[in-house]
This record gives sequence, structure tokens and C-alpha cells, in this order.
Amino acid sequence: MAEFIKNTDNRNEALIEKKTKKKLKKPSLYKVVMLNDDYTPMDFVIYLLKTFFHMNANKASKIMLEVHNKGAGTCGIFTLEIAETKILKVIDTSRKNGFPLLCTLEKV
Ligand code: TYC
Repeated sequence: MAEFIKNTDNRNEALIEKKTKKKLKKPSLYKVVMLNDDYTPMDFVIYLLKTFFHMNANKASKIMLEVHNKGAGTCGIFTLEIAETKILKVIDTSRKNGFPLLCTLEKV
């Protein structure tokens, strides 16, 4: 964190940056993990991955198959607010289409 102290010298308005020990911390990151189920159609999962995680058709198919075969797979890594928003959108879209698909958050 930097503090700015106004120069009391009347002749100029320069600001002096005083360095302190406080540093800005990088935000924590979270994986969005998609879970397999027996009811959500593969094409619908691919649509979600393309729409909400901006994957191309190849990547979306690869991740969908990973989830299908292994039970879970990572869709991406984001800050908490973005990860939560993506999960809400995926789950909301799934429910509106009558599918039980689930995603979870995992701290990196
Ligand atoms: N297992 C589903 C099927 O066979 C496909 C599927 C893949 C479902 C990934 C959910 O997150 C998922 N239709």
C-alpha cells in the first residue's frame, strides 16, 4: 500500500510516495469443477461449456468426456465472484431445461 503525503513546500504541489510494508495481495483463485450425472445430455453440457466458459467445440467435447468418464472435470480457474457467477448461470440454465447438472468450487 502506498501513502501519499502532500509536500508542505508552497512552491510546488508535488506528492511524495511513502512506501510502507503493506502489500496488495493477489486474490485467491477457485476451480469450477463440473460433476457427472446420468441425465444431462452430452450436447447440452457441450453447449454450457461453450456458452459460459468460452470453449471451442473441441475443448468443450474433451472436458465433457472427461467429466463423463472420470466423474468430474475442471471448467476453468477464476476469482471467487466470477467462479460463483459462472456456477449460478450453469445451474440456472440446467434447471430451466430440466437437467440436474451440478458444479462445485475448489480453492486452488
Ligand atoms: N453422463 C452424461 C450422459 O451420459 C453426460 C454428462 C457429462 C453429464 C458431463 C453431466 O457434467 C456432465 N448423458
